[in-house]
Amino acid sequence: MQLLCVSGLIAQNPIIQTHYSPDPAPMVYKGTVYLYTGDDIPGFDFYYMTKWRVHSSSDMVNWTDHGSPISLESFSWARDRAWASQCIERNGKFYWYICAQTVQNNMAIGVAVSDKPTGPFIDALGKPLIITGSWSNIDPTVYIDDDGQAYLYWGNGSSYYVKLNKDMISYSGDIVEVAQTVETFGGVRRPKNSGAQSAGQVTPNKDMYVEGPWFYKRNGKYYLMYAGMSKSVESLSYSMSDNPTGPWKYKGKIMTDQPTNSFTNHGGIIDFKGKSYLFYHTGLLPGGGSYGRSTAIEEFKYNPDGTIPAILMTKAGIKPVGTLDPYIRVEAETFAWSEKCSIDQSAAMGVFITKIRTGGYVKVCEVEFGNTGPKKFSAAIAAGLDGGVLEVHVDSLKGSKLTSIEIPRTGGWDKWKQISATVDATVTGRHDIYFLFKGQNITAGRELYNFDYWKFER
Ligand code: FUB
Repeated sequence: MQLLCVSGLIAQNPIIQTHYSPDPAPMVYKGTVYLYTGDDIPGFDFYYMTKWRVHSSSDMVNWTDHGSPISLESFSWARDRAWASQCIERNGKFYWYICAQTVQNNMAIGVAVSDKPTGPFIDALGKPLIITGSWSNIDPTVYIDDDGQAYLYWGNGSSYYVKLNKDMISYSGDIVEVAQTVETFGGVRRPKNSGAQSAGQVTPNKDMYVEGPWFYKRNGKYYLMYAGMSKSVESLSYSMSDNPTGPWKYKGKIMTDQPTNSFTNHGGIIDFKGKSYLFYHTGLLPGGGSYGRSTAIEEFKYNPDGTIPAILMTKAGIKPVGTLDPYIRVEAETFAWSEKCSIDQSAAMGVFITKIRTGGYVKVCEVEFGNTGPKKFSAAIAAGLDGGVLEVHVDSLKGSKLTSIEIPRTGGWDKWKQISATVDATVTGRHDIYFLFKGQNITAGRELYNFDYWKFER
C-alpha cells in the first residue's frame, strides 16, 4: 500500500498538554527555540509553584520535553513561589534568571548557570541577585545589547532595571525605577496594596504596567512588552524606546479581552526562521484556569514602522517551520499533541512518556520519510505488566497503520528494552504520524507502559 502525503494540522494551542506551562520565555539558540516556563500545580488555588521547566523545538510544533532542571530546592534561599523566569546565552554559558519567595518572606531574583540550555543548572551565587525586601521583585527579563551591555528588567506594580556586568551574575550602578505615566505605560500605577486581582477596578486609564516584562531590541528599536490591564484581566501591552533605558512610549495592547480563562497573561516575543512569534499563556488546557496556565503561540508580522499589531488567540496556533527526521533516534517526549499520557524523568533515562492509558496517543508533525520508505521500526519501552500495544498510524488517528508492537513485561517500569517490528505499509514523503496507545483486553484504567524513544530504519 502506498500512502500519499496528507499532512494536516488541527490544533496546536496550548502547545504542551502533559503539564501546565505558565509564563513562557522563549530563547533562540543555534537553530532551536528553547522554551523556559513555570509549572503550575494541578488543583492549587494560587500561584504556588515549585519548579521550572524547559522544552525545545526546531520546527515550532514538535516540542521536546527536557523536564525540570531547576526547582526551589536548587536555591538554598528560596522558600516558595517559583514564578516567572527567562534564560539567555552569553559566551557559551546559559543564565537562567528566576524569581522566588525567600526565607525572609519577600520576593527576590536569582540566577542559575549552565553550560547547556537544558542544564544541569546550578545557583550561580548561592544567594539572590536582586533582593530589596520587596514583593515587587518578580518576573525578570534580560537582554544583551549590541555593545555587550546586558540589562535586567523586572517588577510587579513597579518596573525596575539594572545594568548587568559582563559576568551576568552581578550588576553595576543603582536599581532604577521606571517612571509610570500615561505617556510611558498608558496609565499610572495602581495604588500600593490594592492587590493584583482588583487592578482593573482601580485604574481610570486605558492601561498600565502590571508585571511580566519582556525586554528586547529589533531593528534598532527597544521593546518592553508587559502584562497591562484590560477590563478585568491582564492584557499584553507594550512600549517602545530608542534607548535601552527609555524614555518609554506607550504603544498599545497586543493581546486583550481574549477568552483565555486566566486572570494573568505573560508573554515573550522572538523571531525564528524569518517569522515573528508571540508566546503567551491561557487557562485553556482541560482542568486549567488562572492557576493552571499553558503556553500558546501565535505568529504575527510587525507593521512597517516596527509597531506590533493586535493579536488574537487561536486554537489552531502556528504552522511548522521544519521537518522531523524519523531515521535518527527521536525522543518519545517530542511531539505536537498528546492525550492520556504524562511525562516523567529519571536519572538513568532522562525524560520519558509515562502514565500511558488506553485510548491515548501522541502526534508528531511533519515527519519526512523521504523517497524510500522505512522497513523497520523500533521503540524503547519499559513495562511492569503486560497487555500494552503501541501502534503507529499516518495522517490521523484512524489513518493507515504502519506498524504495531505488542509490549511484553520488561521486568519493571524502569527496565527498558528496545523492541522492533517490521513496517507493513509503504510510506514516503512528509506526514504527521500518530503513536496510539492501546491495551490488549485493557479498555480503561491502569497505565500500560513507559516510552522513551523511537526510530525508523530503511
Ligand atoms: O506565574 C506566577 C506569576 O503570575 C508570574 O510571576 C506573573 O507574571 C504572573 O503570570
